[in-house]
Amino acid sequence: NPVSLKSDASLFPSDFLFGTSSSSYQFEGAFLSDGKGLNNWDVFTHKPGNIMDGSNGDIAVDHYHRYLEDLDLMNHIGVNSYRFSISWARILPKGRFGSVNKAGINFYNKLINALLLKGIQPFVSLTHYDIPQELENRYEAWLSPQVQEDFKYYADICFKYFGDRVKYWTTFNEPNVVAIRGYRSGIYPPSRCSSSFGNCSSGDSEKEPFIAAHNMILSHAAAVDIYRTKYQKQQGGSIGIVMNAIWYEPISNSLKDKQAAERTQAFYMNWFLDPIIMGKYPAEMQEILASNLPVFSNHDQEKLKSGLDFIGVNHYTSFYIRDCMFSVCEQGPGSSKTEGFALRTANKDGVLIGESTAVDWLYVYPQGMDKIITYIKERYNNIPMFITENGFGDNDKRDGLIEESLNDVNRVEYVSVYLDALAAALRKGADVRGYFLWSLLDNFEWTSGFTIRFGLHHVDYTTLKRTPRGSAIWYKQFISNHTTTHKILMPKHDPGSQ
Ligand code: PNW
Repeated sequence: NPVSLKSDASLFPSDFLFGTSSSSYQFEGAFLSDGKGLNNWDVFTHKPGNIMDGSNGDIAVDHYHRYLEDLDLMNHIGVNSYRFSISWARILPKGRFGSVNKAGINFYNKLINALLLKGIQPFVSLTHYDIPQELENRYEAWLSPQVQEDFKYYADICFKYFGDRVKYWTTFNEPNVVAIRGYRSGIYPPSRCSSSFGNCSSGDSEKEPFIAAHNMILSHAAAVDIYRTKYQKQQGGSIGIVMNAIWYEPISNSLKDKQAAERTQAFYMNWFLDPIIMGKYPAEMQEILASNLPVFSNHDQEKLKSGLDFIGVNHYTSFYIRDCMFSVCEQGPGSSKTEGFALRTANKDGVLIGESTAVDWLYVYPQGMDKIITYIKERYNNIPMFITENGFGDNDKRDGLIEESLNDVNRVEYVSVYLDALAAALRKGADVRGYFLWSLLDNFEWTSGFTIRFGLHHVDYTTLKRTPRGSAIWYKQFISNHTTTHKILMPKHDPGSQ
């Protein structure tokens, strides 16, 4: 009985945000509606062989048309916040080379106003893996410094139209994942890699991930600069970035494995956070990559320092790390120079770090939540943090009994133990201000298509009917034990108006 699993919500501060998380491509659908331009994922999913079940996000879960119904589901659970992303190509179908799509602005105005009327704070990402295809076609998107102009232009428009009501902004969702999967393994658009790293015909896995990342870091800085100089004082919000954060546990107590775990973190998360917060790439990266790592000019460095108000942390899983720099180790994920010569594995002497799941990278190791939060707190001087994603994926049960899929005890167990571990980090002083569960609904899980389900609600992909799982009921009960004192902002516009 899932309901008997108790995590104590009263351990969290009274103004703590509890919400669910989503992204535009995975939720909205309506990929050609109302003037939206094509983005990189529209193009990528339409190429045969890229998505496991041959599906795409053309319709996804049709949140574009069903957002009011979805808001009712959130309201029923009792969340006080909702994390979503804006589709860049819906606002600017051709980037800065075309006009603003007013229908796109209207959609997000209606969504934001409807949220605020229910007392739900919008927590908004400017991009969640997506970029207008126009920018890919014109100058290869993240590989060109020109992209910084486009991102700044887009961010300015979002702050201008939505910033009166949106008080939490993030520039990027998981830019580390975009750089790695788009430009090293090539499994995400724009599918670039060297043949020895993946199965691509063009790209350079040794260099391009670092160029793309460099342009993302400078794009982030440009957006933050616009927000701070033009909007923040008047609008009173805050701005951050969301990183994918894996906990890397040294496989042994040896100094070399400990250093290898630290190196892996440098090449994964600190790769972005160090420059944005401290103005320079991690020392480990500079030493190992040498001239393959781009350099920040003095001017860049000045702009970069303290370049965020909070860190968004997407945390799901942990891995063991074994050194490959000072000792010989097998070839495998992480063992190459581009990832810091440190092998990543879930297996230590035949025992897994945590229970495995239907998702190949997801192991249940709740201590990792406490450890990664404590690590970030110490490295970055306890800057405010939000858990912007955490959740549990299960297999498609569309051919099985829906009852089986609805009775998701394993998801409740996962969320409950991870929340307990988060509470432990808070007790030790970590400044964490919110938790967003991935996700409200089953949705388009990138290259896994619809085969993996992360939802608190089951979605029938034929009828698009949403049905609450046990976990939705559990989350509702958990939240009801938490008193909220957050202030509710009223929308300026009538939610029904254009
Ligand atoms: C996140 N890892 O990606 C994304 O932000 C979501 O869009 C996605 O649906 C969700 O997690 C579930 O997959 C991840 O390697 C990428 O640990 C990589 C990892 C975890 C999550």
